[in-house]
Amino acid sequence: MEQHQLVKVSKRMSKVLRHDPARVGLTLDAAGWVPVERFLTAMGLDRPTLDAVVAGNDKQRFAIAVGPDGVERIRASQGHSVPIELGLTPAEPPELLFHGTAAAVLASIKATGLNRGGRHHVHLSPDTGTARRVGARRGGATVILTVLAGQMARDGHTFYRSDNGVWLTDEVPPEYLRVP
Ligand code: HQG
Repeated sequence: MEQHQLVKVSKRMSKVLRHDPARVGLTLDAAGWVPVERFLTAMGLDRPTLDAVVAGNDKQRFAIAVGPDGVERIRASQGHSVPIELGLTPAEPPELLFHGTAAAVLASIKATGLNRGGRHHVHLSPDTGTARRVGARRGGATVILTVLAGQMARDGHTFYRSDNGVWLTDEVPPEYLRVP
C-alpha cells in the first residue's frame, strides 16, 4: 500500500481510537485499549495493513500489547478526547519543552496560557523541529513557544511522557511561556 493511503488509514484509526470509537461500533476499555481482532473487523482492515500503519507511523501513534489474558489489543498512545485513563506515570521533564502553534492564537495564549481544549492534556514537544511540524498542521504562520518545564515541575506541576515521546501536562500558565 502506498504511503498516502497508509496516512489515510492512520487518520481514520486516530479518529476512532482517540475521539469516536462508537462510529464503528467499538467501545474502548478504561485505558483506551480494544482487541485487535475486533478493531480489524470494525474498521474493515486486514492485518498486514494494520501492521504497516503501526510500524511505519512517523510518530508511533499506536501501541499494540498482549494483555495478561493473552489477548492482543491496540490503543492510541496520546491525543484522546474520550474519557480514558492512559495510566502514565509522572515523569521529570527536561528543563525546556516546546509548543508549535498558529501565530493567530498567540495573543490568546499570552493572556491565558496553554489550555488543553478538548484533549486530556496540553501537548508539548521535546524539540523545536517537532514543535514546528505540530504548529504547521494549522496552516498559516507558525510560532514556537518555549515552555519552562523544569521550573513548572519544581513549582508542583505534573508532567507525563506518552509512549511515543509526547510530553503532557494539564496546563501551562503564561508565566512559564517564553514567546518569540
Ligand atoms: C491551541 C498531534 C488559543 C494550541 C500533534 C493548539 C500533537 C490555544 C490548539 C497533538 C490556547 C489545540 C496535539 C489558548 C492552546 N488560546 N489557542 N489559550 N491554548 N491553544 O490539536 O498541541 O499528529 O488539540 O496551541 O502532533 O496542536 O494527531 O493540540 O494549536 O501531539 O498524532 O489550541 O496532536 O498529534 O490543538 O496537537 P490540538 P496540538 P497527531
